[in-house]
Amino acid sequence: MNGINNFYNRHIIIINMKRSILYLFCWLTTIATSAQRPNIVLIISDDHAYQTIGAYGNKLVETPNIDRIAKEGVLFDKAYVTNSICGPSRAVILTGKYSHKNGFRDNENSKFDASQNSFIKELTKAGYQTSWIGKMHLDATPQGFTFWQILPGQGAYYNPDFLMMDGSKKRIEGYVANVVEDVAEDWLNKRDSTKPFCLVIGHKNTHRIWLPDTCDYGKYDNINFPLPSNFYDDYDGREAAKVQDMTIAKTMQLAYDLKMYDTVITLAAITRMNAAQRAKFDEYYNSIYRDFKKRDLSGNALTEWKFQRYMKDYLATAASLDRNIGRLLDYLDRNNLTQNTIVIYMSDQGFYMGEHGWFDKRFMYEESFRTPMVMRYPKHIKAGSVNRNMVMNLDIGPTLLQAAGVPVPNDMQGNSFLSLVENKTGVIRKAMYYHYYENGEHAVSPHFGISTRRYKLIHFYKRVNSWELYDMNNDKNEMHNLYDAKKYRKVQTRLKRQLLKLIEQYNDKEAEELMLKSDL
Ligand code: SGN
Ligand code: CA
Repeated sequence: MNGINNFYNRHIIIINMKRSILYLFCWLTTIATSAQRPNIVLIISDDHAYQTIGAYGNKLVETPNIDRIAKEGVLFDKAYVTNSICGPSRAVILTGKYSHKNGFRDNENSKFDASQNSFIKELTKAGYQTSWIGKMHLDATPQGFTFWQILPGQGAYYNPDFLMMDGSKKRIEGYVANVVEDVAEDWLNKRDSTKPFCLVIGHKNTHRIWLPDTCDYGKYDNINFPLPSNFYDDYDGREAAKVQDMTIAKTMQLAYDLKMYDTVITLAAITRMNAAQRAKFDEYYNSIYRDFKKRDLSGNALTEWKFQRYMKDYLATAASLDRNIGRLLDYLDRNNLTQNTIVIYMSDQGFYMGEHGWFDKRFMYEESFRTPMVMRYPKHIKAGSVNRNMVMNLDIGPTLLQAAGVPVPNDMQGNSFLSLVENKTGVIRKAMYYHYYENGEHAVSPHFGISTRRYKLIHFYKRVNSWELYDMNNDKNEMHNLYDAKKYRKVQTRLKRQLLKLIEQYNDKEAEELMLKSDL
C-alpha cells in the first residue's frame, strides 16, 4: 500500500514540478516579450504651428518640454499631413489610410466608421493596453481601445465634459490640458502593468478661440511679435488664396476670437468658467479692452493690433500644452518608463500665424501642410538628431506597429519611418500626395496636389478651378504661382505625370477623374 502511495506521491511531485517549470517559463517569456515591446505615448495637439516652437527655431517663445523631446530624440524637419484639418488628420493617423480610403474626408459631412481597422486595434490584438484620452473629434464611439475618455466634439477649455466608456458624461473641473493629463496619468497608474501600453493623448490646445489657462494670461504681453514678411499678401495670381475667409483683418473677430467684449458675455466657452476662473478672465481681458478702446484703431493699425493679440493668446494657450507634455515626461521618469517608451509629439496639422495675413489651416501651403513632430525612443534614436526625410501622419500607424513587432496590415497606405530614424537609412517616399475636401467654413477651395523636395503643384476644384506651381528653392513663402510659366513648362508636365501616378498608387478615384478632365 505504502509503495503505491510513494509511487503516487512522487508522480504528483514530478507533475507539479513540470507545471511549475512551465509556469515559470511562461512568466519569463511574458516578461521578456513585454520588456522588448516598447510602450508608446502619442501626444496629438490641435492646430499647433511649428513656427511657434523653440526646437523649430522660434527664439521668442518657450516650449521647453517639446524641445526636450527633440533634444533627447529626433526632430522631423519635413513632417506633413495628407489633409490639413482636425478629424480627417486623426482618422488618417488611426487607420494609416488616406481620407478617400478611411471615409472621413471633412469635419462637416463625414462620419467616421470606427468599425474599420486601425493601428490601435492591431496593438490591442497583440496584447497592448490601449487608450485615447482627450480630444478625438471623430464624432464616433471609439472602437478597439481597452480604455477611452474623450472630449465631445471640439471640447471645452474650462471645466470640460468627457464622454465615458459606459455612455455617461462627466464634467471635470479645471483647465482642459491639465485635466486631460490628469486622466492620462490616472489611467497609467491603474493599467495592467504586466502588459505594454499605447496611450494617445489628444490635447485641445491650441485650437481657436485660444483660451489660455488663468496662470498663463499675459505670459507674452511684453513681446512685440514681428509681422511675417507676407502679412499683407495681395494673393496676386492665386485665386483660391484670394477667395478664402481666414484673414486676421476680416475674419478674426474682436469679441469672439480676441475676447474684447463691450456687452454681457454670452459665449458658452466663457460662461462655463467657475467664479474664480471668471474673475481672473475678467481682470485680464477687461484691462486690455479698456486700453484698446482708448487707442481707437482702424485700418492696418487695427489689423496689426489684432495680430499681436492673436499671437499672445495663442502662445499663452500653447504654454499649458507644453507644460503638460512636461508632466507626462516627468511621469515616465518617476515610474522608470522612460527607457522603454516611445514618445511622439505632433499636431493634427500646422497653422498660419499671420503668414499670407491668415490664421487657420487647410491649404497645401507649407504652414498648414507641414506639422511639428518630435520623437524620443531611447537606445534606438540618437539624441538631438534632425531628420529631413518626407514623413507623413499616414506613417504613424505603420511606424508604431513595426516598433511593437506587429505586422503592418497590407492595406495601410503609410510606410514605417523607423529605419529612417534608427539607422538613418532608406527613403520612404520621393514625393507627397495631399487632398483637402472641405468646402465650407473659411471658404478654402477643395484641392489636391504633389510636393517634391523642390516643387509643389496644386489643383484647386469646386470653389475655384485653377492650378498652382511653386519653386520652393526660390519662393519658400509660395507667393509666385509659376503655373504655365514658359521656363517651368517641362517641370509642370513632369509633375503632373508624377501626381497622376501617386493618385493611381493611392487609388484616389475622385482625383483621378478630375485630373483626366483637366488638360494633362
Ligand atoms: C471650428 C473653428 C474653425 C476651424 C474648425 C476646424 N471655428 O469650426 O475656425 O477651422 O473648427 O478646426 S470656431 O468658431 O468653432 O472656433 S479643427 O481643428 O477641428 O480642424
Ligand atoms: Ca486641428
